[in-house]
Amino acid sequence: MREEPGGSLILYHGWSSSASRKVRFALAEKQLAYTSHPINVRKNEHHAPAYRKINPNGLVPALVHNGVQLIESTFIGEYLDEAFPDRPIRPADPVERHAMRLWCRDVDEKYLPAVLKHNWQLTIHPIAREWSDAELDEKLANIPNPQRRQFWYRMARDPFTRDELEEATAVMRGLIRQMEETLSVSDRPWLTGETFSLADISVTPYVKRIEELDPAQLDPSTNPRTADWWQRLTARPGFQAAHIGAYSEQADPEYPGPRVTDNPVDT
Ligand SMILES: N[C@@H](CCC(=O)N[C@@H](CS)C(=O)NCC(=O)O)C(=O)O
Repeated sequence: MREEPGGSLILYHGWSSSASRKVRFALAEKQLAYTSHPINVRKNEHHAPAYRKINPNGLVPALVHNGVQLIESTFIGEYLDEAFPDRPIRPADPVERHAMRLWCRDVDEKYLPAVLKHNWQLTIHPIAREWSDAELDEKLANIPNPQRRQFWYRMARDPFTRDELEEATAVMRGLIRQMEETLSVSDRPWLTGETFSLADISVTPYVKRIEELDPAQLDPSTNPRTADWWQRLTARPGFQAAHIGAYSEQADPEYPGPRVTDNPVDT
């Protein structure tokens, strides 16, 4: 293991969480050793007071670097690249960096809410619908984010309709369309150009989920550029080390996860 000159990194994350997957991928690409602290969202561990001291929004992931608490996956990615400049994951060119940030914003604002609908319906709804009204009230009282409180309420009492889920799938297909267009126009290997960047990292958990929900989207005959990008991306050692596996397997509360205390990419 490489001795980390920047000190200790502790990652609080969910194995199946899209935002956590982004940060694991960034850490792996930068070959940074970290201590893995999995948080089980299905067991509401992220709403516990001790965790909310680390991330007051009650969301995963959170990264603690030498005792400093960092939240928001996109900002954590940028932070890592600033704090640890080796193996950059941001383009040096300001125009490309701007493009990278636009991708990251789209992921956070558009694609995360869409994928959450599918993921929650599958894994949270079966648990939350069993809660009594008193249990539900108690759980909702621990959720700091009003939008997520509403999400949890819906999972318990008013699950997403077929139309809402189809709408979410359409949004996710829109990501592939956007990628296909960008890669075709630029004719370059990565979303912002020649440099693999946080833009590619950010979309990865969503492309992985689309691969599971609608595999035809990644067929070379449908979206050749994106299919090619996906092949190149999944061959990266950083992707392998980030443990971005099958959603339903990693969402299982009993999923043991690899014992990631070091970054296995490290040599
Ligand atoms: N903008 C935040 C979003 C984090 C987020 O939504 N995390 C999800 C998992 S992907 C979560 O903690 N969900 C649990 C909940 O909403 O209660 C980030 O990028 O870090």
